[in-house]
Amino acid sequence: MESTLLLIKPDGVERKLVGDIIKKLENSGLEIINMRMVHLTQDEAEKFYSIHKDKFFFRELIRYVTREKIVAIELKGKDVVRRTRLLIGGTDPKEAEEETIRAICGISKTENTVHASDSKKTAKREIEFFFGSRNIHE
Ligand code: 3AN
Repeated sequence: MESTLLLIKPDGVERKLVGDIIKKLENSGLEIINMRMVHLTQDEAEKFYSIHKDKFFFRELIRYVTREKIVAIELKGKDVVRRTRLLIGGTDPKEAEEETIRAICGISKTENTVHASDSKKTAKREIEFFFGSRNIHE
């Protein structure tokens, strides 16, 4: 069965939106199979977002994602990568589709409350990053 990784990022933890977001995931029929709260170090954040290291927003992104704890959630289900991306909406909360988590909760392109893996391949890497390879649920 397919799995994906969702992160509740610092602005979501700071504004106490963890419960609301988990409720939305569960109400959408997605199954939580692993969860962990973690305060990323600078090195860990740079590794997780290494694909963006040359982007103009990289430093801002790293500062933001390390300023408070985050919640990492592994979700399982049929077509879960695509379904979770639809549920979170586009990167910019102002342009995200109505009723999506980012449209409802997001503050800006950087502080957009949640992250979700964008492909099955990325999901595998991101789940391993937070939960280790022995916990992969195929
Ligand atoms: P998504 O999370 O929607 O897949 P990515 O992977 O392109 O978006 O970007 C990763 C993260 O980098 C975003 N969630 C956001 O926090 C930040 N980011 C992306 N684009 C911008 C931008 N133009 N300005 C500021 N931050 C950005």
